[in-house]
Amino acid sequence: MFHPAWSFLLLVLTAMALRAAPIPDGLGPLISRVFQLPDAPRLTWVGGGTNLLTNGGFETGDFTGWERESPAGKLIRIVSIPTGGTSSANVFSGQHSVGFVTSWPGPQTLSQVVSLPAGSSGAVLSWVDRVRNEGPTFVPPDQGFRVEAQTVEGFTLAVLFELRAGDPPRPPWSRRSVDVSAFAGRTVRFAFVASDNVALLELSLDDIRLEVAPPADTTYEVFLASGAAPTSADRLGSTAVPSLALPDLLPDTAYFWQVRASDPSGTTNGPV
Ligand SMILES: [Ca+2]
Repeated sequence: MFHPAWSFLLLVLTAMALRAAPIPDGLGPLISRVFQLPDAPRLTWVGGGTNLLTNGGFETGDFTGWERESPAGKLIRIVSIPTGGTSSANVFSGQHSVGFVTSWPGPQTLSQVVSLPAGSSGAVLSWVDRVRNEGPTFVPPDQGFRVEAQTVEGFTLAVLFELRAGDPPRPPWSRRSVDVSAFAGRTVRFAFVASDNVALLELSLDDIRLEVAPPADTTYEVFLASGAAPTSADRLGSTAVPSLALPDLLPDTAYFWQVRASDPSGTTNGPV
């Protein structure tokens, strides 16, 4: 059963600061932005997804959650910021990324099996890649990089993304995303495949995520209080969309708010 794990945000509002206020990183994936609109103040949150992929940034420093397949003479390896360093051109974010080491023809595959919940209102696979193609162009499937949805056994269900002839041969770190909603309710192997049968090709990957949105029948209850954390008595209202109009606010007053999300699997309350 799909249980969305809701994140909550403490927000201090004053009548003097009714403007766009993006949530800082690290507060959770499910409510990613809050906006205060000056002429019609509303609380707005984005019901983003729960990330279903394990270790998509490779920050464990190993391949926890992943499976690798390489022919003899080739290797997919963890790439790390050197000890004492603060950054590396080969690491997009955090301390580690993954690199496909190439020296011999043949495809290499990094994959992870994920069960997508039924009933979610959307699912998106995203990642950051960097490709260095020493060949004159991309020639899928023999020379290039592609992302496939596969059966658990490894048979291709769909090519979700691929670099094609005419694409820049050595693009910098690039963030890409594909809609994988069609696979809701199924267990799928998501495979990142680098092929270099024509010429050397290097691939780096980082920040791989598979986010599913909450079910469409989610409802949100919003609680707002001034001067202290809201209680159940401070219910502002209920909405089926992730936005609710604010009442008139007192100037120079701190407000605290909380969203409680419910779907048929239950209600999750979070900290203020
Ligand atoms: Ca990383």
